Amino acid sequence: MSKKIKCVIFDLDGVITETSDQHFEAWQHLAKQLGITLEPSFEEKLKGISRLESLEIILKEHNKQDDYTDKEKTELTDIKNEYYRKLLQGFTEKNINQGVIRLLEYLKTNNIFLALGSASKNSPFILEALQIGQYFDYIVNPVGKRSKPAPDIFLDAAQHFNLSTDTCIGIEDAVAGISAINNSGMLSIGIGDKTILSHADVVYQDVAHLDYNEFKTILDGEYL
Ligand code: B16
Ligand code: MG
Repeated sequence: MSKKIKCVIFDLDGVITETSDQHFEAWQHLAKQLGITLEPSFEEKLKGISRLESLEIILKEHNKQDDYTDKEKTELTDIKNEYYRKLLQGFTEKNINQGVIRLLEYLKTNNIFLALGSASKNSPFILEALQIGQYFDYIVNPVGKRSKPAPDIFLDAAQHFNLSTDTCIGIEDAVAGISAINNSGMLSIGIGDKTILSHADVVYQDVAHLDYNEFKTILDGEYL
């Protein structure tokens, strides 16, 4: 039997706001400098994957993984990030996805802890731009943690509140992110395409289409 939910862990890119176009444009900018043409299929592949691992995936796919030292790879990710941050200039509360504020307010009213479980080191900067940092009781620091699909980011949030994972749920848009939630033992809510996120426990096409009746049964531990 499921238990009452005490904490909800949110992914950032693809759930709260949309930054994957900017991530991809910045990767294309870097790839061009490296003589690589980045196919559009990479956008999906890199969702939820850390900055350095994303670079490794791109280089490996183009047989260039041994062309750079670790130091050079870090420098390349710095170039990508600088460009990415420029593309985020002008991000404001208008960039919060529809339905997100309603959901955050609903959870706060129901005394549920809110955590941010993003792979992005830019999360504090983005939350500030969106002006929604005040909703979150805890922001997981992804530095030093294994990337999704490893469960580390979600487990860290549960540990922070001293909660067992069956009292937490995660909300994610990425294939690797849903796997990370499942690997942590939490119930997973997917945001996006049901066929792509078929391994999630529940999927909504976007946050604005969340079914609050069903969601309440999940929070009350009465789902499944
Ligand atoms: P950064 P999420 C992820 O955000 C993005 O989906 C992924 O494309 C990006 O590489 C990763 O953050 C790291 O981001 O370069 O800003 O540290 O979906 O986990 O919120
Ligand atoms: Mg995401």
